[in-house]
Amino acid sequence: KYAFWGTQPVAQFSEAGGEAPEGPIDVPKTVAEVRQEPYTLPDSFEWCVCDLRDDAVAHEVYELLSNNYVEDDDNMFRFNYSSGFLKWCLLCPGHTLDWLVGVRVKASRRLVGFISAIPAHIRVGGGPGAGAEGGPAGGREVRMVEINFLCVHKKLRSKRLAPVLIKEITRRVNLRDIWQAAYTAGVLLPKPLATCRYFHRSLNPRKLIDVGFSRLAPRMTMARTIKLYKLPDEPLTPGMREARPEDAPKLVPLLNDYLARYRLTQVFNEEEVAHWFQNIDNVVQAFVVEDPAAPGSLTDLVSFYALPSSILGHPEHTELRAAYLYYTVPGATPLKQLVNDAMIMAASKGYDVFNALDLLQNELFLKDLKFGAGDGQLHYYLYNWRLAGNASLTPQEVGLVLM
Ligand code: NHW
Ligand code: EN5
Repeated sequence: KYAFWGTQPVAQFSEAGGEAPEGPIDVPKTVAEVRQEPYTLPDSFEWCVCDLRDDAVAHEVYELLSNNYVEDDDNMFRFNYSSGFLKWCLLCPGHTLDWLVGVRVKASRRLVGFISAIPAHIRVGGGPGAGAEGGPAGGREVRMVEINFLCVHKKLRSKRLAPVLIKEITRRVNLRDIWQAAYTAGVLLPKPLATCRYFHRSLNPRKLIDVGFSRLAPRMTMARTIKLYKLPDEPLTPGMREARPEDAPKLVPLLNDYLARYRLTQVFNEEEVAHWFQNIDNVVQAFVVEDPAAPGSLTDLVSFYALPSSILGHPEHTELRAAYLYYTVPGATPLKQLVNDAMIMAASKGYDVFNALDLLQNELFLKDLKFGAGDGQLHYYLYNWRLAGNASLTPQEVGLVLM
């Protein structure tokens, strides 16, 4: 069990909490000690850098993922990240092309594997008091990478290629003097820092039921279901508008001060805020509330990203359009109202479902806004970092949303 993960500097299921101090798991190393040569792939494969600035390469990564990336437990849906999304997400501030690692078949040049890293300042640990009340949690800010889009072509599964991809990206990240990583996965690995659940809010219930994403509740008709989930055409919060790049200086303290109460979160600088909270059709939407009584003063933020799924083997429908709640900062406006407005925008833009996790303060609105628990979980992991006493976090202590 866990032949690979048992050898890695990650929290293990076996170890007891006890004395373990907060911090790195491995003995600290220097860049000079990092292996210079890439890890060895089986003979017929070679490493490549996937320069997503090149549309042809972005399309190759898109194709690999759209045919081979994550599916739900019943293999009815498969994530279908768009190439525009991959560019937004992976060509972020501080990105390093060397960290967009591909594996190709030597003979055909066909892309059959991928893994990515992007840099982030992650604050982790600290005292209790996270959640609704929320004094600052404290903890330590650590330069990390976020690992995502690990994928091996279906025809090459179970050949131990994933550990080679993971070791190779670790080496390339270590070469830049970064020794920690954060990642999420639906599968259980040693050992989650936190486990969150997905929640879903129907926007287009007829289609969701048609494709088997949801079911008609007992004693409900289709007409009553459609009425139940109907939303207004326009957001209800006065002063809500799309975020603009010039908003970033004001959003940085708004966002970071709010996130200070969580025990696992990202710390954003101005350039990062401008990047992650922009508006790109079918990729990401970010809205701010500009106080109508005090023009120029921004009181709230709400955002979501677009992650459609392919519907596998349905005669009519091929794509499920899902919006995923990203970060929300309730300042002057109640959280529930901000998320309701985000759902209104998503519905008016033609999304079929609005998804959220039970982290941050999301429990405050899930029930009232008619979200239901999904069948998927999302585990949060750190590489080469442990919390004091090997502690784990509740979903409500998590303030980190990855793509
Ligand atoms: S989670 C989504 C991952 N991708 C998918 O699920 C796509 C569909 N599946 C596949 O492509 C978001 C393959 O099944 C993959 C495994 C490639 C997943 N994370 O090659 P083998 C992310 O991208 C372990 C980590 O034979 P395979 C986050 C498994 O437990 N490990 O399997 C990624 C086993 O190890 P064990 C995973 O099915 C975070 C080994 O892989 C995993 O052909 C990466 C088997 O390898 C997963 N999702 O390929 C870690 N799924 O110990 C980053 C399976 O049990 C760490 N495995 O023997 C940090 C690095 C940076 C550090 C910097 C300081
Ligand atoms: C790392 N960045 O399982 C990403 N999705 O619940 C990797 N279920 O969509 C992590 N099975 O419950 C990936 N409908 C982990 C997630 C992998 C994908 C996944 C789940 C999340 C999902 C749907 C469809 C299930 C189809 C059968 C689901 C029920 C919705 C219903 C709506 C009405 C109110 C009750 C709930």
